[in-house]
Amino acid sequence: MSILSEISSWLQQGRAPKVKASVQQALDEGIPAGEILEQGLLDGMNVIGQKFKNNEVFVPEVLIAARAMTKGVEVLRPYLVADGVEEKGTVVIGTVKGDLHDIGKNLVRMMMEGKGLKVIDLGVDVPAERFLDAARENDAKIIACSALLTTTMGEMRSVVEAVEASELRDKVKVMIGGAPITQAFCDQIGADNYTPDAASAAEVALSLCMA
Ligand code: B1M
Repeated sequence: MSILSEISSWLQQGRAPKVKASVQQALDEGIPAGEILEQGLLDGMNVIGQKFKNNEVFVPEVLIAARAMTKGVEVLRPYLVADGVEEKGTVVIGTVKGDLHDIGKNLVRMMMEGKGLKVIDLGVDVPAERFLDAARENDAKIIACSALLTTTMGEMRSVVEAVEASELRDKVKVMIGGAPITQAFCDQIGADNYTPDAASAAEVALSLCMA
């Protein structure tokens, strides 16, 4: 079994110490961090997601796999985030109200930091007004919202409406993303940008900050 398949397999079993060790081993073997993330960690999480959908695994197993994923990402973090880069703008990021999924949001944050952006992470279950308050306090150029549930993606509309009704309208762009989000939804709610993954979110955020 290749080391990337091993990482995927340990993650599916929720074995955090094994995930950490095998991610480190893959790095030591010279495998690029992005490949370890995509073909090891995310591959394992995709299998868990599919099994969750099919009722083959349940919330506790998913939670343990998610913790293992977080441990693996921690090992990768220094390789995904550039050190000592001059800050190019500030982004306020969070998972919207009612939603507790944070793995994708954390990856977006890391990739943005890797582009030299300052990122204020508000965590999960963030109501619209907190996004706006943090944007004001930190003079942010971007509010970035993540949602993983079809039942919480509507919260993004509340964020867009709150920005439009405020003095931040011409200062702040609203970026959205997460598994159920699409470009059509972005257009429908009037958000500024939708990106499908963490890498493209970071690229778009950088270009918005440099504009
Ligand atoms: Co939940 N969950 N979950 N869950 N969970 C999903 C999302 C689900 C699709 C599973 C399924 O049924 N197949 C389903 C949602 C169904 C729906 O809404 N249609 C679901 C459900 C139902 C639930 C609960 C309701 C289950 C329950 O309690 N009965 C519950 C809700 C809790 C809540 O939020 N209020 C729940 C709970 C949980 C756990 C706590 C157990 C755990 C989360 C742990 C954590 O995040 N710390 C969990 C997990 C892990 C998942 C799955 C399996 C994996 C999500 C994940 O981390 N993926 C997920 C199934 C799936 O997505 N396949 C599922 C890896 C991550 C890297 O991907 O977050 O998509 P993702 O991020 C991507 C892109 O989307 C994008 O970039 C990332 C990578 O490039 N992206 C952005 C994300 N944010 C972005 C923002 C951007 C741009 C791009 O710009 C700002």
